[in-house]
Amino acid sequence: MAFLTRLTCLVAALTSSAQDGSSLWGTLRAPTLPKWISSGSYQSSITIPWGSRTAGNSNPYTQGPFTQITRRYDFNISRGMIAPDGYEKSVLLVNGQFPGPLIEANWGDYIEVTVHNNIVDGPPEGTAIHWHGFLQTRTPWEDGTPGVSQCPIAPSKSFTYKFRAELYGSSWYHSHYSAQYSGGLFGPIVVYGPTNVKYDVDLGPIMVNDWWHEDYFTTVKKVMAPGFQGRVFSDNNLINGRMNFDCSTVDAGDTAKCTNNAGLSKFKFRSGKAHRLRFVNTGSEGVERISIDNHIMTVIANDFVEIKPYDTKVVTIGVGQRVDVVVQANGDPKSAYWLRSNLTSCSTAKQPFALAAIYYDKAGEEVAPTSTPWDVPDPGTCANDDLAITEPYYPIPLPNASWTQNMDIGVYRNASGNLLWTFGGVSARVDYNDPTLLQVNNNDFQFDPEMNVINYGSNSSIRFIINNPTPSPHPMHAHGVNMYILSTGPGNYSGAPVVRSTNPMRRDVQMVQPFGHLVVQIDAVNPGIWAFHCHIAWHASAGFFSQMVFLPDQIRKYKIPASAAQTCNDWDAFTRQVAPDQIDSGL
Ligand SMILES: *[C@@H]1O[C@H](CO)[C@@H](O)[C@H](O)[C@H]1NC(C)=O
Ligand SMILES: *[C@@H]1O[C@H](CO)[C@@H](O)[C@H](O)[C@H]1NC(C)=O
Ligand SMILES: *[C@@H]1O[C@H](CO)[C@@H](O)[C@H](O)[C@H]1NC(C)=O
Ligand SMILES: *[C@@H]1O[C@H](CO)[C@@H](O)[C@H](O)[C@H]1NC(C)=O
Ligand SMILES: *[C@@H]1O[C@H](CO)[C@@H](O)[C@H](O)[C@H]1NC(C)=O
Ligand SMILES: *[C@@H]1O[C@H](CO)[C@@H](O)[C@H](O)[C@H]1NC(C)=O
Ligand SMILES: [Cu+2]
Repeated sequence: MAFLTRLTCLVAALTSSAQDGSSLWGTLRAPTLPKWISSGSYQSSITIPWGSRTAGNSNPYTQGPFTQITRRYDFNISRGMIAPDGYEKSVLLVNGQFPGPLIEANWGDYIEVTVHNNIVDGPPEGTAIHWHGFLQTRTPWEDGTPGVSQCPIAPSKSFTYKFRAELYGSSWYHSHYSAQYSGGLFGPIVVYGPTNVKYDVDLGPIMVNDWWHEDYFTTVKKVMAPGFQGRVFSDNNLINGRMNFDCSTVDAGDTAKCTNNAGLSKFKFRSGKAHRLRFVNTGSEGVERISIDNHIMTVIANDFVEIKPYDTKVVTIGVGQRVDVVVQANGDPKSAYWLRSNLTSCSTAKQPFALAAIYYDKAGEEVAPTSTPWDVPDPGTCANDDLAITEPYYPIPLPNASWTQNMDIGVYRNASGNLLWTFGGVSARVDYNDPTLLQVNNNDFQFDPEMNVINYGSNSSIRFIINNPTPSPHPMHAHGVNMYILSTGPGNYSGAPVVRSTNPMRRDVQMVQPFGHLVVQIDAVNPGIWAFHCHIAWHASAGFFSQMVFLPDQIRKYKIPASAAQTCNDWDAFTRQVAPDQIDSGL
């Protein structure tokens, strides 16, 4: 394709810092990762932090270690100007970096992150960071969902999150305040643990995301404007925060902001070795199909769940999902190959193709690969891989449900002409000043209908039947749990049997296809308020969000740290001076 060949230049025209601040993601200076962290204060006769636990012999939910080690991080959130694909724009950075720095821990460690909100002008904004996929067992106030688990962190204030790495594998953190993460506020997390497939080299996180040239709040304003037609098109697609862009396509007034051939991400393969790659879709809307020319990938984990390995040429990931693969470097040691990530036909993208170069040991580094793509056409279903082939490595049978809840998806135009999404019949909006968790902890169960709260009382396990009679696919994400994925496919649910009730797939995000259905089940074992929402940033902004209350009697008994209530004192003080422009759901 002629237009694609214009984007393959590997002699970067921008410095790495003009592209992504001080981030090293996608450069050959990014370190490979260890099998576990051996430094720190961990002293023991056993060298492996998780001892004799394996992916097969230990229930990841109940038998993880308690290492008593805390991994500490300091995050300074600020605005900045960078050009990840050559187009200079205002973004939100973590410690001056896009994507943000790696959080790493061993299975069973605690992670502690002090977040300083330095978004003090341009205009000032609150923030809150969500640790995607973490169970937060008995720590629901650390979940980072503003209006649900805390008030936003006010500008120039700080909040320290502390939670346990209960599961192991690959994930990410992102702002959950409005669509801030679409403006760059995200980064990767790796929790080292046992593995079901051996590998030699861990290449670390490979984040793929659609990218908008306008700043995130401009897009939110379009999405929330009366008369909005339902589609906003991304400008580009990034791999680890980098891609080239064809500046001849920008408006004449913007050419000064745009540099051709900004620079692509680069990775190194060691000949003959097995490499682990941790793909994360950190995007706002698009489903990505990822492949490596001439190489087969062995899928070993989906989200935080190790699965029975299977081979594929292409992996498909919706927003929020992760896929870990092992790739044998059995190509030509003097060659380079393209890593490709294509936004699927289900996505609204002006330029859907992302490229990165993988160099073998003996390859010259500024030469563009000449490899050709696998011919595996996009099936156009927007679906994840068949549940029949994604089977958890550690088997857990499906428990009986104590309740079945219908949560249909809908979209409508309200009397002001705003296009709003509904989930279970309600279009949601949260009150930043009054988080649900603190409300329930105060024994107040009077929920404003627009909070879209369902109280599941003492239910043990809840089955959700989700029909999607809308033309959009949706990556459905539940906080604080792994869902059992029971059934998915086209049309409304009509009672099809559960896929493998002896060991259904488990994960924290699952795609529901356009005019399709999804049936999931969630064990309500962790007292808290847990968000259940679509991970498309623009859909969540337009109300596609709900809250599940699990075990309220125990939520009332929690002694929530005073720092959570302090976020509300600080936020109240801030909002008395500056009225924040909450034009969306807040999430
Ligand atoms: C945070 O970043 C901003 C902008 O780069 C800088 O001015 C400020 O000094 C930093 N604060 C801390 C605590 O590092
Ligand atoms: C990605 O896009 C390229 C360019 O159109 C195409 O050749 C390739 O087959 C696509 N790969 C996948 C997995 O869809
Ligand atoms: C689930 O329900 C079935 C039918 O009511 C019952 O036979 C079975 O024992 C139950 N299983 C569990 C684990 O409670
Ligand atoms: C329609 O939705 C928008 C966005 O939530 C809201 O601001 C507006 O008040 C709503 N209009 C009506 C008539 O409810
Ligand atoms: C289960 O949840 C439903 C829906 O909120 C509720 O009506 C029911 O009382 C709950 N059951 C128990 C045992 O708490
Ligand atoms: C599917 O269910 C929804 C309600 O959940 C309904 O509006 C729609 O008409 C149904 N579609 C079909 C094809 O039956
Ligand atoms: Cu999330």
